[in-house]
Amino acid sequence: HKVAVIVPFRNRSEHLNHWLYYLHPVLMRQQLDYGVYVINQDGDGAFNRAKLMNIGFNESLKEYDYDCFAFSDVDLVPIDDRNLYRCSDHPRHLSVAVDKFNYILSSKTAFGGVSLLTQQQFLKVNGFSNTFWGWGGEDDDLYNRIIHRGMSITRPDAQIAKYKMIKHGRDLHNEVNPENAVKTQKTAENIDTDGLNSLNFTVKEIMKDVLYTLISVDVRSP
Ligand SMILES: [Mn+2]
Repeated sequence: HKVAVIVPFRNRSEHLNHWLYYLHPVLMRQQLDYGVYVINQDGDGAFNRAKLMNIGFNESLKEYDYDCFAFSDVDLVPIDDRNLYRCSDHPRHLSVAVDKFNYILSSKTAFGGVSLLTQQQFLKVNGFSNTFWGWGGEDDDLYNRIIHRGMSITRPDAQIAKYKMIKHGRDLHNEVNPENAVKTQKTAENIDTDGLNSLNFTVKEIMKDVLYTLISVDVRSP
């Protein structure tokens, strides 16, 4: 399993240090051939988690022939080694039971936090939408894309897929965007023209660390 772990990021160095400290041993014990790509949004514009994911997909493939992509928030740490960071026949949602939410899945269609898609699955849905600025909706839109393309999602058992979320307040420049919830109703209209095939960004810097590759990008916030 050649897995690129994509972590969208801005101003959360403390979380990143925790995440790296806990995730590397887990991923090594799972015997994955993996690389970690931290995609840093340059500047103070509205955050765009989904676009950073698309960029991570593109940029990691320039380095290695990854066949599986684990899209992960920087504050989610799995607490059971059996929760495998491997792709399967259908897109897979790993962060099923998170301590912050009393280990209860918010909805059957939840697909945020940590999710895995093969290269083929991600191409089939045209990646994430690039147009979800600020907090919310992009994960639901990805779920809609998956269903729209005739796939379904799988999850590990909730007893295994347990996570700790590093405690934090709301980030600056990542307020809830009410437009996002509206947009999740329009996935079918947007999927063909908004995604990997319309992705535009500028790489500002690539920094290679032993533990990860940090790619700083200008996502062209509105
Ligand atoms: Mn969080």
